[in-house]
Amino acid sequence: MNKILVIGAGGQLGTELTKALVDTYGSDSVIATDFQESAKSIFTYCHFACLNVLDKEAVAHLIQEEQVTQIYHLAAILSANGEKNPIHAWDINMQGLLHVLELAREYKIEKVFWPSSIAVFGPNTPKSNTPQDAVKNPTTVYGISKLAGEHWCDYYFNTYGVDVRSLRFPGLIGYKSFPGGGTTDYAVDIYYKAVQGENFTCFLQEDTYLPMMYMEDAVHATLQLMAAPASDISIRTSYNLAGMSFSPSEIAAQITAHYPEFSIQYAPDFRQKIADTWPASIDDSSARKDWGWKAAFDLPAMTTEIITKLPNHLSKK
Ligand code: AKB
Repeated sequence: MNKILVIGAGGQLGTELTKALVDTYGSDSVIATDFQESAKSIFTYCHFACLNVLDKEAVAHLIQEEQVTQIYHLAAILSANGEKNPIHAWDINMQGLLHVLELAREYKIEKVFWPSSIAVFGPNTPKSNTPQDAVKNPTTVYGISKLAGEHWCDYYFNTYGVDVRSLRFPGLIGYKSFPGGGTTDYAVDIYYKAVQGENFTCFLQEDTYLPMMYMEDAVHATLQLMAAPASDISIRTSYNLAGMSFSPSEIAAQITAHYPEFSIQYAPDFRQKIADTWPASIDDSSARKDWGWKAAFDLPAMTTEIITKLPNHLSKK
């Protein structure tokens, strides 16, 4: 039987991915963990444990006790928050991953998933349709840690045979949980404001194109990558992954079609400088070729879905 340990389950991706793992493998097969005890209230449908990935002994103990066979390591400090405390971000992002990779080697974990990001790219990267192997010169500590992490994953696969798989996620947009500390997070906040009848002040300029993805696609991509035969995985750093690309003015126009009263203002802050170094769109042909990836949601489909479902979600809170 699979025993899946999710580290950082209380975050934006973890909240939805853990539910999908439970739906796929059953509640007895999944242990959700987070460093915040308060995350327990989310996971009424599976086992939960409070776990700090920096405490290697505690992670090792849980792996042994629960006979863990797979690890999804999601805990990270995102781009904008990382810039506020770079050394702390490096510790969480890098040391956390090294603990997981070492323990995966030691305890012969069958598979590991670790998310990377478009933040590995930088100002010298081609902006449009960014290729898998494009030059990478990240300017944020988050991007530097993701790029180093990708190479550690590749190293553990090549040197120790650890079956670690990774995706370079674009900005993830979902309505079930709120992201924290990312540069792409405006694209979540804007829907919350719109459905609550509020206007929105955007911290990016109106014409800033960034790669984005609806959460359902992100969860689907993760499950698909992890279910693929190991022989199909030709990239052990991390796969480029594309969903859609849009600017703040384009998402605002989609929302206005549903809420004609909605309006947006622009007040770019330090996050603009981060966004300016990232790609506008991504070439994900390797993911398509190797394990059949194809995104289902574009901007209009995602907007309709969120605007239909978010009010009901908010009313239950
Ligand atoms: C961020 O904005 O930091 C993240 C990311 C693109 O990885 N959403």
